[in-house]
Amino acid sequence: MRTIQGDMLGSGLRFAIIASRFNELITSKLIEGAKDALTRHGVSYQDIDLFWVPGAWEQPVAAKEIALLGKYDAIITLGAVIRGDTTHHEYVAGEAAKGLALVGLEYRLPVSFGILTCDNLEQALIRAGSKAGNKGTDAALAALETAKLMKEIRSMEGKKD
Ligand code: INI
Repeated sequence: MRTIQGDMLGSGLRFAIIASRFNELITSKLIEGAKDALTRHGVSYQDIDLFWVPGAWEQPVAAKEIALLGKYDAIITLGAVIRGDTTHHEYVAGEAAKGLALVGLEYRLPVSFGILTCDNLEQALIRAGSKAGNKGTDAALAALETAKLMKEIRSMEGKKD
């Protein structure tokens, strides 16, 4: 049996981070977590580009345009959708998740989902660098591992064993 997995060595890889301005109190902390995780795994600071979008709803269209550039090994999406008094947040979170999944599949590119979906601000703060860790860090590490896994898989193409 062989095991194929991505290592966590990020040297030479390029990442796009897409961050939402909506709930910037939270997203700024997710960005810090993501940048820290990448650079601690060998990614050069110059190989990380940060793109801002207004909110989670705009993440898929930005991700698609960025994927089209063909410049990045992975996209890390960071945002926070927090339940409001109406059902607006449900549409925003649902369409962001669906759209981002489609971009990843269409472009064969890891698109990690670092968009918090929370009932309140406290839940979001807990996941943005306090009690429950930092989901920006987790999203960055998932992007790195998947990018490296995809390189491994592609290196197998055409080889019989
Ligand atoms: N955008 C978010 O990123 N988080 C939210 O919690 C949110 N809520 O709840 O409304 C939100 N809405 C804005 C949305 O993403 C778009 O920017 C807006 O609808 C304009 O297209």
